[in-house]
Amino acid sequence: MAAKTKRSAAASGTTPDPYEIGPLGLYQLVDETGAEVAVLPEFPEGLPVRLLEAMLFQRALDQRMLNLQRQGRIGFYGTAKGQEGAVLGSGAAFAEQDWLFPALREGAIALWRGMQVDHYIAQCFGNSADPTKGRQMPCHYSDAPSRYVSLSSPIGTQITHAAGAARAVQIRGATDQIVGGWLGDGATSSNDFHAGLNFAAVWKAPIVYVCQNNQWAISVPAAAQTASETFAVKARAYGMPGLRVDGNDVLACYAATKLAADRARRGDGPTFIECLTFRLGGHSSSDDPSKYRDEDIAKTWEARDPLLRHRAWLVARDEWSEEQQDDFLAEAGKTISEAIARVEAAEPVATETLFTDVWATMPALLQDQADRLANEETV
Ligand SMILES: Cc1ncc(C[n+]2csc(CCOP(=O)(O)OP(=O)(O)O)c2C)c(N)n1
Ligand SMILES: [Mg+2]
Repeated sequence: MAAKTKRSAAASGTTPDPYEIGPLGLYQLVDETGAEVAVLPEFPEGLPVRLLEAMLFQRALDQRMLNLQRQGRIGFYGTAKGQEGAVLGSGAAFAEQDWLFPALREGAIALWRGMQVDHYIAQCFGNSADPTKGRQMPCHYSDAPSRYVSLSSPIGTQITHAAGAARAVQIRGATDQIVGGWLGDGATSSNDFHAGLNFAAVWKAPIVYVCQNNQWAISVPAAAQTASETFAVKARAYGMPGLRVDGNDVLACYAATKLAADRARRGDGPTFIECLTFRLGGHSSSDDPSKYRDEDIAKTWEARDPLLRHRAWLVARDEWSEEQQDDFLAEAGKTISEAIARVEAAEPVATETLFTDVWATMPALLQDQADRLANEETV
């Protein structure tokens, strides 16, 4: 009910502009209770429900993948728990033809763009069901059909990859394409952050950077990461707009990223968006945050869960119900279980693939090694 009352109060105002709010404010459309705090922009038909479904699916998938790691069935996993609003809100604002360069926690965007659930899971098993042949560490997804490019483990490297791709798009005159580049708060301290943002701004490249400020870089808090007032304000130094958005408000993340994407597509240059959120879980399956942070703070952020907020907003508009949620989660659980069963049954990656995909014509010395391996000789 609260949502409905507030909506009519807010309806007298105008839709806020995140570019006007700027890097020191906070752009928000829906508050923690699901109530509208501003006049909302128009969203494409059906998008808000799809966003909730995708967030629910990712939360369920993350938990199942973490369980697999705990059971020793995969080696490593990192969840996006608590950040699904920032991940999917930003990711959904890009178009099919765009190129995306994710950081650590954006796998849900690949699924949103059509990556098969089997491929997502297989990447973590690293077996023959994985189109990338087990060559990357778990959670380094890539999906060629959806133009979702694998990150490299060294933090921040994707920032320059994305800037280079945006410049390439420009050189080729591909005016319908833009690039998305994601990073964490910790990555703002990397050399690549400076090189990437500087390059993108100097060339007025068609790119949107999305920084998920989840307030931690493993055990380093954001306060120890920077002396700047916000992460978004750093954009000013490079000559591009910096926006600061409530990262647990999926609609605000979508609306801000869409504005930035439209701007880049018009040829008006890059935007840097800080999404303020919180990492509810550990950094990865190898981490125990209770060793270095007060978990009572995590509890206050559980109350700001992006899934609960968006669900409350949809329920207040009669666009979602408890029954729909139960049905959706039951179906999602089934999809995930069936995919895990299929993927886990796949063979290991064939040893001879060690030699493939690098050379058009294999050098003689390497061919010799491949032959000897095939004959089970010592290489
Ligand atoms: C160059 C480099 N240094 C250290 C690491 C180890 N490392 C992996 S993730 C991470 C923290 C990243 O924090 P942030 O950018 O905030 O992303 P988040 O994990 O919070 O999503 C670090 C230090 C690394 N991968 N690369
Ligand atoms: Mg972080």
